[in-house]
Amino acid sequence: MRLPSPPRPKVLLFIPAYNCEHQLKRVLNAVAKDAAIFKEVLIVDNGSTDGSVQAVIKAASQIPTAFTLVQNRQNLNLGGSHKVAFRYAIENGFDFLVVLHGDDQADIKDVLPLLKNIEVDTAADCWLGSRFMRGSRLHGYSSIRTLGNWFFNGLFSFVTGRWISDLGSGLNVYSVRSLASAHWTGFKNNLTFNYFLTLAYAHWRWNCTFFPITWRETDQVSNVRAFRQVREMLVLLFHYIFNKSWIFTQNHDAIGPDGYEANVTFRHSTPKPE
Ligand SMILES: Nc1nc2c(ncn2[C@@H]2O[C@H](COP(=O)(O)OP(=O)(O)OP(=O)(O)O)[C@@H](O)[C@H]2O)c(=O)[nH]1
Ligand SMILES: [Mg+2]
Repeated sequence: MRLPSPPRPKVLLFIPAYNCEHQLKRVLNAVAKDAAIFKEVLIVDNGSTDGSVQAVIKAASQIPTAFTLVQNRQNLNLGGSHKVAFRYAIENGFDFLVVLHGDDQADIKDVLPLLKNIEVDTAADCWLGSRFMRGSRLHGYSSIRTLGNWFFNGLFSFVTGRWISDLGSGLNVYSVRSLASAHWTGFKNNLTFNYFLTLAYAHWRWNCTFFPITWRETDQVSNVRAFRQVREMLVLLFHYIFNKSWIFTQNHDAIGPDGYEANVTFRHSTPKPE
């Protein structure tokens, strides 16, 4: 007698986008080839002023799965866009959320083997793409940034007592059940959001695994302000050691839940015929 196969997990692919029209076209081209593994693709545009929104709408017909484009009503940065997507995944009953940055630095192919084998009742909370472990490949990433990342990965590992091989790449997978039971709404919306999350994984005692990814820097514009970012990282580490509640119980942006409502700009449940 054949046992019934376990239900296929409902996976949401979330792509944050901000002024990266050319890179987004390439990302969506790549996603189109493997879109069947996703129940839905969600683009969260953070108020782009270039042709990103038009590029997404044009590319949508290639995506053979449900497809939604939302636009934030105010600038919520990368972290706030994550909050919009986390909430969407929870409210719409997804099992897993995949984050893939819209600026075409990561490769969706790197996560497909994991998604093909993922099970709804897994005990894991997240799987984090790493640019800095055995098997990872970096193209065009400067040695100084690589060194800086190694240094801070080591520092965060030392402080949390857990091995951290990347503080936040553009390719990650979350169990939506785990997201639903965690308190991330107060974390800062700027690019330090991933550092809040990294410390939170340790604080929440999440079961996280790193997997190697390929990362390229070609025509992307880096918005990282190195000195400011380093200062904010050190402040976070200081509080993690001496006053964790500052990190985990405060609202670090003066934005209430309504501020994370986004407008649906475009949606299709099945692809349009060519
Ligand atoms: N910088 C920035 N990115 C945003 C914002 N909203 C969404 N994003 C998207 O977030 C992703 C990451 O942004 P990046 O500025 O490349 O930051 P990063 O990848 O952490 O840093 P780099 O290593 O410099 O590329 C991209 O896909 C952006 O399009 C925003 O307000 N600011
Ligand atoms: Mg980037």
